[in-house]
Amino acid sequence: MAEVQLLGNWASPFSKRVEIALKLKGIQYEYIEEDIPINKSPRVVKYNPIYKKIPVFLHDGKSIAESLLILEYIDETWKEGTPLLPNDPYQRAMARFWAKFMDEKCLPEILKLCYESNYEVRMKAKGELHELLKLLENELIKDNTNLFGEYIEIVSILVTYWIGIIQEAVQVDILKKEEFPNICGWADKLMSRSFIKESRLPPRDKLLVFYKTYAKPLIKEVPQ
Ligand SMILES: N[C@@H](CCC(=O)N[C@@H](CS)C(=O)NCC(=O)O)C(=O)O
Repeated sequence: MAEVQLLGNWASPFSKRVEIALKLKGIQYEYIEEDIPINKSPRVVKYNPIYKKIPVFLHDGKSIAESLLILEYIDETWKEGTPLLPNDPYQRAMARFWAKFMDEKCLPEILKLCYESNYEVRMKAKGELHELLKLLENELIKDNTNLFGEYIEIVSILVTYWIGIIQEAVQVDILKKEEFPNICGWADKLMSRSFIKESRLPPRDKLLVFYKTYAKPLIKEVPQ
């Protein structure tokens, strides 16, 4: 068994976070693609019996789940190479704060926008997501300077890459350049960085097809 293995899925921003961190640190790993959620393998259940989700990170046979925790584990275990979290305790706390904000506040609204069947619920999620992105725009990124380390850049791919594709799939226009210059500027800068390019984010067109398969456009259906 390789020293480091990652159970992931090509379309998951969470497993991509881990791959980016491994690339940035220069850690060799074996990647195992999991067909989630359709054919969940016994491996995923064995190594993540609590949530039964990917990513699962295996290091010398020990398993760790939850992308944010995996990033911290990688940072603490491979101290050489680029640090992920900032050194300063306040900045570190802020990095964790905004990561939690993205996963616990933004993500549930993204999921509702994509997968809820009720139109009103989806419209409400669209409005909520807009407000949350405004907070990111005004509070996290401000002057286009990131004080909170590579960690938050990696975590943010959910916002800086995935949301743009999701909004196209469901035919809404939340994250507009004119309205969110900080987030969009941050995204452009991030996408041009070599470690992001090397870790190969899933191609836009392929992800778009994926989301169009599972998420309907946000259009009010008129009863016949
Ligand atoms: N909070 C988790 C989220 C992981 C997650 O939602 N993984 C999804 C794929 S994107 C999954 O494995 N879903 C399978 C399922 O729900 O059965 C993390 O940060 O790692």
